[in-house]
Order: sequence, then C-alpha cells, then structure tokens
Amino acid sequence: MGKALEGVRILDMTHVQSGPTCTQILAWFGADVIKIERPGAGDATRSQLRDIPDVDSLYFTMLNANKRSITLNPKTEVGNKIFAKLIEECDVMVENFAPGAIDRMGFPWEKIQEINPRMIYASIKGFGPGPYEDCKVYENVAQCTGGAASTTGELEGFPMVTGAQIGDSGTGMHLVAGILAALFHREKSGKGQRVVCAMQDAVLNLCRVKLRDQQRLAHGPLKEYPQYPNGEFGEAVPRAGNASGGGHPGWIVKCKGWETDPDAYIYVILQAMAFEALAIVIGHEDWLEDPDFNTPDARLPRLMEVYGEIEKWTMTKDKMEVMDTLNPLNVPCGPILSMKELAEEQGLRATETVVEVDHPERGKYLTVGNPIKLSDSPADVDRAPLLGEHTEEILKTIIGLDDQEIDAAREQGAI
Ligand code: CAO
Repeated sequence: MGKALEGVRILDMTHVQSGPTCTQILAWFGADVIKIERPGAGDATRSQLRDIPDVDSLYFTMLNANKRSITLNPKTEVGNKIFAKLIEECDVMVENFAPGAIDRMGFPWEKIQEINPRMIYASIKGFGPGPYEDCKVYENVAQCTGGAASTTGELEGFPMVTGAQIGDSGTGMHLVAGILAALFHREKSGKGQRVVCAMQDAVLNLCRVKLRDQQRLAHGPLKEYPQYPNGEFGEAVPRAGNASGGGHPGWIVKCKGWETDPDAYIYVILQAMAFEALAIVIGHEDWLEDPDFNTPDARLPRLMEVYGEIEKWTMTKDKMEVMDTLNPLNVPCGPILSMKELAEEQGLRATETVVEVDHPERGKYLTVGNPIKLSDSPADVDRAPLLGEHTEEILKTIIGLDDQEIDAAREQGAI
C-alpha cells in the first residue's frame, strides 16, 4: 500500500520551527518535500544550539526528517528561473518567512497562480491582517499574544510560557490541516488556493477554553479555579496554577521521593463518577456520607483540602505505584514524566513515536516520529538531509538541467 500523500510534491520554503514541523508531517504522509535553502548557509537552525561542532544540530535534524535539500537563491537570475520551474512542478508551496519576503523574491501570490493555477500556497505568519501584520514573531511572542501566557502560571505569579511549542509546532499542525483541505478541494475544483495561519490565531485556538472562561466570568466566579471561594477574580481570566481546564477538577500532587526527584508528582483528576473509589482508596470513606464532600458542587470550595488529603496518600507511593493503583479504579491520572523517562519509554519506541535514526555526520539520534498514525500508510522516519544533498538530483530530474548548466548556476551563486 502506498503512502497517503504519494505523488504530492511540496516546495518547502520553510525555516526554523513552525513551517518545518508542517512539511515534516507532510513528508511522513509520503509527500516529496523539497526544502529550499540559502546556498552556503541553509536553514539557520542547522547551526543553532549545536551539541556537536560543525554537525547539523538536533534542532534542525528533528524538524526536517524525510525531506530532500536543495540550495537555491531565487534572488539570482538563474535561481529565479529554477524557482519558477519548481513552482510549476510542485503541488504545494509552504513558507514561513517574514511578511513580504517571498513577494520580494519576485513571487507574489498572483504570479504563483499564473505559473501554476493548481498550486496551493501555504504560509505561516505571526499575526493576521491588522496593525501587527508586519511583525516578526517567534514562539514565545505567539504564546504571549495568543492568550497562553496570561492564563498560565502560579496564581499570584507572573505570566508564564509553556515548554510545549504551541506557537511554532502548534501553528505548523494547523497549517497541515489547511493544506490537506486545500488538496482535497483541488480534487473537485482543479484549482489551488491560498492557505494562511497566523501564530496568534493558532495559539488562541489552543486557548479556546480560556476564552470560554472569560465569558463565564461575566456571570460569576469560576468555581473550579483555585481562587474560589477565598480569592478575588479581576476582569480577566486569571492564572490558575495546575487547575484543570475541563469540567472535572484536577491538581498535581507529590509522590514518594519528591524531596529529591523534581518529577516525583502525579496529576489526579476528580472525575465525579470515580470519586467514590478514589475516596475509599485514600482512606476517606467518610467523605461518601459527608455533605461537604459527597457531591462535586460541595467539593468545589474545598478542592485544596481534597488535594491535600489525596497527597498524604500519594506521598506514600511512587508515581508509578499511584498510577497502577488508580487506573484500575478508573481514576484519570498522569505521572509527571521527564524527558529522560520519555526517551527511554519502550512503549513509545514500539509505536515509533520515539524513533532512533542514523545520520552520516552525527551518528544515531532520537527524534519524535509521526504522532498521527495511519493504518494503511505508516510513516517511515528517515534522517534529515545534509545541506544541498539533493541539489543535483533535483535540478536534473525535476528542472531538466545538465551538468554544464548546473556548473554555471553554481558559479553564479544561484545554487
Ligand atoms: N536564498 C536567498 N535569500 C533567502 C533564501 C534563499 N534560499 N531564503 C530566505 N532568504 C531571505 C529572504 O528573502 C529574506 O530576505 P529579505 O528580508 O531581504 O527579503 C531573508 O532571507 C530573511 O528572512 P526572514 O526575515 O524571514 O528571516 P529572519 O531570520 O529575520 O526572521 C522569523 C525569522 C522567524 C522571525 C521570520 O521569518 C518570521 O517572522 N516568520 C513568520 C513567523 C514564523 O514562522 N515564526 C516562527 C519562527 S520559529 O518557527
């Protein structure tokens, strides 16, 4: 069985993280992803946060698997022609340069459509149209402007960004959805279209429940927030520590060993239907008859007391013991797993969510494979390409250049 996107060719003008996450997923779905990189330099991340001197960084290699790399400067005369030919030969073009960069290369959307009316042209920008549309944006800027930072952090603390790259990788995933929808639409219409995702929009979409709470706030205090009933609510959704954003309250509690192990914690959710089993296992059968504790509403003003009692019990067990005890009781819970534990987790290796690949210069490294599993076209995770590794191959097979023309292009700095 072939790959889902076999036969789809992607002109990949992405760099750093947001765009590359998108095209990496498309590559895992089977698309031929041709990554265009600046001659001599390549994607800036090749040399950022290097762990081994002169070797492509993990930053780059973990975001550019299964792609082919061609060096090309579309701002040169020959480079411009090659780029136009690539637009003709590709199905989708993806880019995440600063606003206007592709236009300045001589390829506004109108020109791209003229060259290839079937082309789907997908972009990531920091902001949508409006006062900030020309701004350059990185991950944490998006987290701050999309509502994540103002709603994350300790109750009385300052705004906090999360380590999950919701601005970059989160927007990349949104763009994948847009590209696939446009490809599907092209099957019927025969025409390509423009797909744009703004990082602020994607982060806000991921913070949807906080905009929900903003509106609920107009009708009274947010009773599942730790501020209730003693704290004050202001005009905007407050930071809520580790409170659950869903309909069932939850919190992180300490487990055995927390004094020395920074990850000896577990998240426990007080799902209403599992509360009886939870109360019994922690030795609080009395709560089942106590009107202060035996309904979800009664517990709301006492959540911190409930978590405190749960914690007395979890502190007697390590986090995996807690998990093994609570899961059979249908109590939703999640141990805090460190990156070390995740890297070593055999279950994730078995599903190829964590994959070891071999690289000619760095040797073996771990990467996160395709988290989206397709039954008939599973992803094979290959290493990231070296800079310009496929330049000649692509110029010969897709553009139709011969050796002499390739040499001439090289002399002019076009490739
Ligand atoms: N050959 C020659 N020039 C090239 C080239 C190539 N193959 N590829 C890119 N360039 C040029 C661009 O044409 C641009 O030149 P001009 O500004 O003179 O037109 C230049 O490289 C730099 O592009 P940039 O402004 O996008 O790069 P930057 O490092 O200054 O900014 C970033 C980086 C990420 C802030 C910006 O690209 C951006 O805001 N992107 C949109 C939002 C985004 O995706 N952010 C996520 C960042 S982390 O994933």
